[in-house]
Amino acid sequence: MKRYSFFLALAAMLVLSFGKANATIHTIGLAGTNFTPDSTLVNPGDTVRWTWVSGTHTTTSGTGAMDPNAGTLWDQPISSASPTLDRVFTAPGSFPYFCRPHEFFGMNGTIFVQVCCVGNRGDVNGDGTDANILDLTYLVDRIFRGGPSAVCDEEADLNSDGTPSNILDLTFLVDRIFRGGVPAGPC
Ligand SMILES: [Cu+2]
Repeated sequence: MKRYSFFLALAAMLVLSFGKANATIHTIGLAGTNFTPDSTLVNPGDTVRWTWVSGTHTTTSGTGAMDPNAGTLWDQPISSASPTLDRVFTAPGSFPYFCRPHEFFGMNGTIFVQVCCVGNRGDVNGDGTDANILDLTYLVDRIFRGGPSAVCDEEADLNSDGTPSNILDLTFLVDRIFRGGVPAGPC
């Protein structure tokens, strides 16, 4: 009985510490006439953080000042006085941006927001195949050893309770793989 409570406590602790959906922050440095990196692949819900390194710049949505939609999504100076801009990307698609003072020096970049979770949940490792042993290994590594979060958080929310990568998701996946449990629902 004591042993059982110990495992319950352990499970509760793990759920609490790993239960939060952790959107990634992608940092892009601004220096000289470059955004580094100038191409950034993100998942929906991730944050992009433009960060001043040196010089005076902007991060401005659009392909350049001639773009009729230049600056409509975001347009902010990035300098020592205004060193960062955080923006959360939710809609899939590609989002070009540039620096107003340095656009003719080729200072531009693109944020690619990938489509997350196509079909059923369960492709925790993002290899295109749902709910197999490799996904289980990935999830165990995540939960018990602090491994990387799922490529797409929704894929790791197997029981569709809004919280990815916790013990309940692991239980669901084990049941699915070893005992023919029901497939995880659609995203
Ligand atoms: Cu610049």
